[in-house]
Amino acid sequence: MFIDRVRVWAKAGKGGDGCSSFRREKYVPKGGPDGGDGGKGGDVVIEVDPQLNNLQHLKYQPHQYAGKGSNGQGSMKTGKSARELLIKVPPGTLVYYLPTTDENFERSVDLELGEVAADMIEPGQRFVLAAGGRGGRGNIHFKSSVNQAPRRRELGFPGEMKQYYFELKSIADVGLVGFPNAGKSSLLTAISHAHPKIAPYPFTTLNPIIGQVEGANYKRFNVADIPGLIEGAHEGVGLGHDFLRHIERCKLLVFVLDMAGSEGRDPVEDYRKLRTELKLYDETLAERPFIIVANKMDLPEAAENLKNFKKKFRQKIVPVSALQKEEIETLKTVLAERLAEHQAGI
Ligand SMILES: Nc1nc2c(ncn2[C@@H]2O[C@H](COP(=O)(O)OP(=O)(O)OP(=O)(O)O)[C@@H](O)[C@H]2O)c(=O)[nH]1
Ligand SMILES: [Mg+2]
Repeated sequence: MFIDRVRVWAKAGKGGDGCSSFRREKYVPKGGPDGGDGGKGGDVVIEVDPQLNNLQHLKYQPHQYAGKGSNGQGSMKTGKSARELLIKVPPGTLVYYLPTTDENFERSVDLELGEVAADMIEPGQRFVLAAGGRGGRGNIHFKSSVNQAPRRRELGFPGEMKQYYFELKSIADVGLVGFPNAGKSSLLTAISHAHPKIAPYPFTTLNPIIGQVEGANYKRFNVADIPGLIEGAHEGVGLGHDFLRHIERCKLLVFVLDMAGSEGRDPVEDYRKLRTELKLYDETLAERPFIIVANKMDLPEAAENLKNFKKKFRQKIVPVSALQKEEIETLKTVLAERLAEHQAGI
């Protein structure tokens, strides 16, 4: 199952208790205090792992508790610190902190209250969700001129308890947007090494899939294939438009159109509807740089439709056949160029 939103309850480990103990040696009747400190409690930490693409592993284990530090011991032995609890997250995980007091730690906090605590992007990037408690001090620390034999020691300090909400917003340079069956997954297959499912029925793709493309001059970029978008998606029609979140971070959008107008489709209408749905989801997404891919150019109706389409729109159009792998290199070059322009701030 593809999970892109989860709540997480992180509880760090308590520090170990300090020890109260006295030196016992032969011929030393009254040895001084020698109780060591408690070890540190374990932190709960997240780390970006590019091998992951969703948050499924956290859905079933939303409670993440780290271990307690060991208690200090006699002979000034410090207790062992607990190991951190490491949780892997996919790149693009946004971490929202949900403010709560310890008493209602288990209660779910309103998501509206969340504020971004971390944006996990770079592989290996780490963030401490909850810090482990400090170990308590042993009685060796409490010796003074007036009290040579203190029994006093500290207990370990509690670890932090924090609630979070994780939301995955995938990271890709290019996002493919189109009606179901337009050939988005076929296109991703043609330009990258990814193997998304392709089938002649709508909503074959149910989750975003990211593929890496080797452009000219060994320049690599990522392309995200998402489920098909349809008119009314903003009202929840089809798969809704929730998954558009996964192309929010794309620098360039590609509108993939079935230029053959299979099954009575009209590419002009499709294009207008796609833009409207995008706008209804997010105005800024509608203003993102884009190109149009006219797919299924191998089918007989496509050439005429393209001619009509070009009369209506002046945007950059790249005609291809994802199935026959025609003009795929041209498309890769155009994508690489547009991305380079973006980088150069053009
Ligand atoms: N003739 C022809 N058929 C194509 C072309 N590209 C894709 N198809 C066919 O169109 C159908 C849908 O292709 P997909 O790649 O699964 O389409 P999609 O846009 O990913 O569809 P969803 O995941 O449902 O949104 C499949 O039967 C493909 O073989 C093309 O260039 N020419
Ligand atoms: Mg698909």
